[in-house]
Amino acid sequence: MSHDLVHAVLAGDLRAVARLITRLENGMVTAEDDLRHLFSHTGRAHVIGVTGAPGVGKSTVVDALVAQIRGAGTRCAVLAVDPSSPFSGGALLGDRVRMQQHGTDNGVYIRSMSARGATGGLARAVHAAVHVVDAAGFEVVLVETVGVGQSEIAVATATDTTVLLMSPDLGDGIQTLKAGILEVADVVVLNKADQPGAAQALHDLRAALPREASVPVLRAVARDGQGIGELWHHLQMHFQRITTSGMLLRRREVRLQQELRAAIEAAVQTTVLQPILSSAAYRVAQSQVLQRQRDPLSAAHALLPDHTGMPAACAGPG
Ligand SMILES: Nc1nc2c(ncn2[C@@H]2O[C@H](COP(=O)(O)OP(=O)(O)OP(=O)(O)O)[C@@H](O)[C@H]2O)c(=O)[nH]1
Ligand SMILES: [Mg+2]
Repeated sequence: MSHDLVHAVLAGDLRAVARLITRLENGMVTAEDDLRHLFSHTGRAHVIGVTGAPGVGKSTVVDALVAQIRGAGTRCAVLAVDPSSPFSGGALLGDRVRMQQHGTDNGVYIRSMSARGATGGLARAVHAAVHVVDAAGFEVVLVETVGVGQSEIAVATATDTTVLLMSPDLGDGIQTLKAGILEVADVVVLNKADQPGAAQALHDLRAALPREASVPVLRAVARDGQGIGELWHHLQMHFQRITTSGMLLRRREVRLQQELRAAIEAAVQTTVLQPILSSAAYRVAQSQVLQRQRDPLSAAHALLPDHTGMPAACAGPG
């Protein structure tokens, strides 16, 4: 373990945070060891997902929230996740500009994450990054994700509170709300409320939400900072409510179970599946199956390790 790096992260050192996240993205074994030592210091941050269609104003809202949160002296990390583009040139450039805005403030950490950087999968890298900034003492973690269909749901399972952004020009977007995204939103924000059709969109949104869900629908003009104070207030209220009701604990349990499962799947992939697929026994089994001398199921069982850890085919009698 690199003791210095662990201590630096725990002390909230931004460069150490950045270095460890990069190492985790690259799948470095020493980084996993570091994470092991950090893990008991996690579970304190309020993790907030901000999702919505491309261009709806996620980055603008997040930046305004950061300013609001910093105004209260709270330390805040931003993970800007871009699942769609493996190259993410534009997003990274944009975020470099954002970093400069908060450049001298060591109470803010902003990081872009794309599929390209993450060896073991983006979701795993984001989970690991959340643990790192949490251990580093950031009290609020904002996870910004482009929402396209299923990915809103992926964000919601990874966060304590999920904000869904809409805008008046997303006429069809309000239809999508009915198709399940609604269930994952804890707070809905109609951004770009300065644009034509805002009043109608707000009305449609409120009508689309079941009354018993008690999901607040707020309006904002993030570009001018309007509505951001109210949004922050609602985010804090939501956190308080789910803490008291026990919902926070349940959400986090589900999240950790998923993480554990994903980690096991990844480990099985590298320690079991890969060696089998590159073995001579696999090539033999394959040709037997192709020639219909053997059925795929029994061939597979013969290749899999048994309780002794050896491939069943190699195990001796008894
Ligand atoms: N009129 C208006 N424009 C806004 C508002 N908020 C953001 N914008 C503009 O909308 C555009 C997109 O804003 P972003 O914050 O980059 O949107 P985003 O959702 O992060 O975009 P992607 O990350 O590309 O999906 C920018 O030109 C913003 O200036 C608003 O409240 N009103
Ligand atoms: Mg953005």
